[in-house]
Amino acid sequence: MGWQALRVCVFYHDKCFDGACSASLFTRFHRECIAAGATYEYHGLVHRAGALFDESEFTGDQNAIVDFKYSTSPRITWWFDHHQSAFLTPEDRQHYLACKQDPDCGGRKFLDAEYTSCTSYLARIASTRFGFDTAPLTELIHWANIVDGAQYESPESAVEMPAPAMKLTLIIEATQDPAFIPRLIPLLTAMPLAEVLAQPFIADLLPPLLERHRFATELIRSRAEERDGTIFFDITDQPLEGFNKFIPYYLHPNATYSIGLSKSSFRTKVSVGSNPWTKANSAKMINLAKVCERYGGGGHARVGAISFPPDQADQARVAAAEIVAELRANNPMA
Ligand SMILES: [Mn+2]
Repeated sequence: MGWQALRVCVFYHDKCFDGACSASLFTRFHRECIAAGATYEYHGLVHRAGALFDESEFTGDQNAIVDFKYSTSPRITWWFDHHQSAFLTPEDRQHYLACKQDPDCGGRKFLDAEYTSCTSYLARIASTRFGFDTAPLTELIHWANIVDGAQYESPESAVEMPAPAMKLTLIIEATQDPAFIPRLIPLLTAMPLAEVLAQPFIADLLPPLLERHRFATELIRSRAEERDGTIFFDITDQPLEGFNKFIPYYLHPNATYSIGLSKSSFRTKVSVGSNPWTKANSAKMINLAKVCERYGGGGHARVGAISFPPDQADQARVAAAEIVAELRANNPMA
């Protein structure tokens, strides 16, 4: 008999803990509830200018997208997302709404921006609509919510990263190896996270990343100045490809705001943030997205950034100094 296993291609948000957990949970759900003998292949997706998808990669008998934008391709069988900005265009939204009217299509494509993580949303749909047993996955779902929602209980838990999930996040966000996350995904729903982290191909990646994280922490410690509730630091002389944004509040837990000047290969960045654990009255806090927009940047009310081309470091320095002065003059704890 020419029987062949159903081939399922799973497209997930790349370099993202929730993206990897969603791909893993989807796989286990699909295997247990939809097609017992299927095989699964994984492809990471990244946000970029222009076309997000290469439809020629949708080659599975079934194709799934998790924790990423909607595609109108008829080859997409499953879609799960929880982002506010799930649609690239109004036409994509119309396509989705039309699909939801069609029982065949609508029962396989799901969006709910109320969920903190795509993993928790997928778990809910899989259990309520398909009878999937999520009980063995409590730890995974819990940590996907904490990491994707930045719901760390303290600066120590965000910066010292005692939990295996946070060390896995550090590795997932830093990897440059396209084969790494596809190898990791099946393990996330097969064993506890501590056991995942202990796999040699994963554990071996951790020490240099922790070393870089400690370096960034000590560098910011040596540069950070807290005054009138606002921290300022300039680390542009030590190029870093990103750093943990909770470090300033770990070092200065009573500060409300933090302004950092940093440099990477392609930009000088002014990071403008606020302390997630602050006791300041939120009504007295300044909308940081609006502050950043004045300089051509953007973000959310509580965290924003402005990027300058590498040759405009002076403008970045001027912007940072003006923002620091403004925030120090408006200390919500004063
Ligand atoms: Mn997500």
